[in-house]
Amino acid sequence: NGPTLALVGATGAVGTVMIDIINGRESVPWGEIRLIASPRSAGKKITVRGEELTVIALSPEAFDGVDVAMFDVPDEVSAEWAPIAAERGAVAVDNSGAFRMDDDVPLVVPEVNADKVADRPRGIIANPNCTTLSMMAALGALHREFGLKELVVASYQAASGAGQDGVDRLYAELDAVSGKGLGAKAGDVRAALEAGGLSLADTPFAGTPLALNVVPSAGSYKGDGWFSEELKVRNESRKILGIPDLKVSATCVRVPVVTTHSLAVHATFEREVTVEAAHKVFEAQPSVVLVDDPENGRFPSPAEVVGNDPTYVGRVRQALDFPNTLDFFVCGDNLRKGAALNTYEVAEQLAPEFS
Ligand code: 11C
Repeated sequence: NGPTLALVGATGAVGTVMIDIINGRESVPWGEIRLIASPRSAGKKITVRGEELTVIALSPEAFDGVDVAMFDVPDEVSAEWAPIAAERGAVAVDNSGAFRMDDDVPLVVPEVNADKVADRPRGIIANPNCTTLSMMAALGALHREFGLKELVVASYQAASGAGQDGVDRLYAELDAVSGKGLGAKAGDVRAALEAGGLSLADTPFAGTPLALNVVPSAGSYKGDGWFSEELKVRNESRKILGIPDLKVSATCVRVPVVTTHSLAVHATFEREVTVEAAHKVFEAQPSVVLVDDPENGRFPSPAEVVGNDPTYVGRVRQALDFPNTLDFFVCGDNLRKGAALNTYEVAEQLAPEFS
């Protein structure tokens, strides 16, 4: 009665969205759905497709009989447990950063390189970082048509990219600054947070206020001026698009948005590209929604995109001083297509192998 699907990290922020996605599907190809989490969360009851399931603790035996195991857990947990799931016969679809750049692990965005799922010598398939993923459906479609050559992006990343701690911190900061008319002088916001008992020593945002601010630091510092998110955008874009020498430069910035990452994209192509031709490409891509009528105030923004599956694209312009180059703005829900949805789409693609 269908393959067995496991969800490891079922009680986390992305795992919860994953269950939401499974519950929202008209039909699913699975027989048993097994929820797995840390021993601390074992025993919790979660309703999946009308059935109350009990979360079981992560152990090697938890993977017995599992055909596809989706992992939404920290890098070090995936690094240890995805190979164990694979040894026990499951295909692991992993949303962490642990395996993305492994040559024996495909990095898959179904709209772009679905064929790569078959090429998985370690029994593991990786899901990209949400920042990269938020632009991939749009960029992949353009690349097929015009041949991508160079990519310069700036990200506007939501607090939920830093997990529940990031979301809790943003709300706490917003409470501490609200109604105070801050921002007239440097240090105002910082002082208001400290007065509200919010130490900047333990913020997930590099010791910098996020409320009424933007923070040009995302992920961990990697040396030579680069943060991990910026290097991930470069390495992952190259691997997914299959352009090993793609020129990429990214600046990743955290903004006071709860969920939905945005990127300003400056992309140069081998062939001539017009706004009209790009619009046609976006309109023909089922997982992309084009919202591009700036004169009438119509463009994507995180507050309007959050909770939706597609990648939203707007502000498409021909760069004035750069040949064969487009500038545009994309928004994608970092917890849905950026994480849970893409992982689930890969799992769905695998299901027929086990039916
Ligand atoms: C962020 N993109 O917004 C990150 C979160 O490599 O999967 C996801 C990190 C990753 O902070």
